[in-house]
Amino acid sequence: MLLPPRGWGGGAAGRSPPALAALSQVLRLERSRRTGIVFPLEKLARSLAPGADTARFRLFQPGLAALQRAETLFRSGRDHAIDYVSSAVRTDHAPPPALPEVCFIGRSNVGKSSLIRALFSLSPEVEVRVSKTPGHTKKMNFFKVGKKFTLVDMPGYGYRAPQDFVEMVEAYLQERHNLKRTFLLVDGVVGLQKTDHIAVDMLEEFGIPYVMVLTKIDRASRGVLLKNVLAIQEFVNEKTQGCFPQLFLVSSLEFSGVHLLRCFVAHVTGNLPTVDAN
Ligand SMILES: Nc1nc2c(ncn2[C@@H]2O[C@H](COP(=O)(O)OP(=O)(O)OP(=O)(O)O)[C@@H](O)[C@H]2O)c(=O)[nH]1
Ligand SMILES: [Mg+2]
Repeated sequence: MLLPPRGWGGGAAGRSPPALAALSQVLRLERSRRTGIVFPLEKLARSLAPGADTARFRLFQPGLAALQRAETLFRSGRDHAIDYVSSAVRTDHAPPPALPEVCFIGRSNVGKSSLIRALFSLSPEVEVRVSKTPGHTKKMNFFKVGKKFTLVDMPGYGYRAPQDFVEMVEAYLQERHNLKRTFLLVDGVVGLQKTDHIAVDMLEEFGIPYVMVLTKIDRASRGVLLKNVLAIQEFVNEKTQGCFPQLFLVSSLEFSGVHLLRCFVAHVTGNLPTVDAN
């Protein structure tokens, strides 16, 4: 059964974007809450001991203008259609690799489809299927963002993953030459699990640039989140080559980190030349 995540009401036609889906709504919040929504990692860094090195907490720190420009990319319009394109189990059934592409991979139930739905929440006509049952996404689902880039929702690995997951994802990662960045989602409550290391090893072996995104941060206490962030940062720093050194923290429920991630996607797909802080 397909169920919408909390915060969504009605069918596709009656949907309006949820609270905080738009930056303009976030900007009305008081300062500390606003920072927590837009820059959740930076907010977390404030819990560190004075003098701690926080460089890796703010490597990608765009200004308001860049965040706003990125948001317009995720808003559909007359000349900018955002659509589900097709699903594929094999790369040769994927849409032509005409545009820069990003993909979202991670364990089953980690929140890939929910995050993509949150990214597209300003275009509520875009159908992204999310389920309460793990193992929902069985195929690679392609979405087109105007003529700017494509985004791929991948099936999850681990529990109830499609049997051919490894072959499907491995082939995709190796063959998709327009792939600009892979977003590897890790559960922010439990941190890196054994199965996540299979994905890390795969990405490292193929030399594919990737980013780690910690999901469901609304469910993690500050202490747990900080512990997981520090452990993963150390892992990334010492054991990986292809991983971007800054982690991204998100809650698809509360929209924390979603605006920043829109900006990063816009940046890595070549749609945002400058991201300077104002
Ligand atoms: N609290 C909370 N729950 C979330 C969040 N993101 C996803 N969920 C829940 O986690 C469950 C799985 O989410 P999905 O987005 O379907 O996960 P997925 O990674 O696409 O799963 P597969 O398609 O099986 O690989 C759903 O019940 C979501 O409502 C979040 O940010 N916060
Ligand atoms: Mg899914």
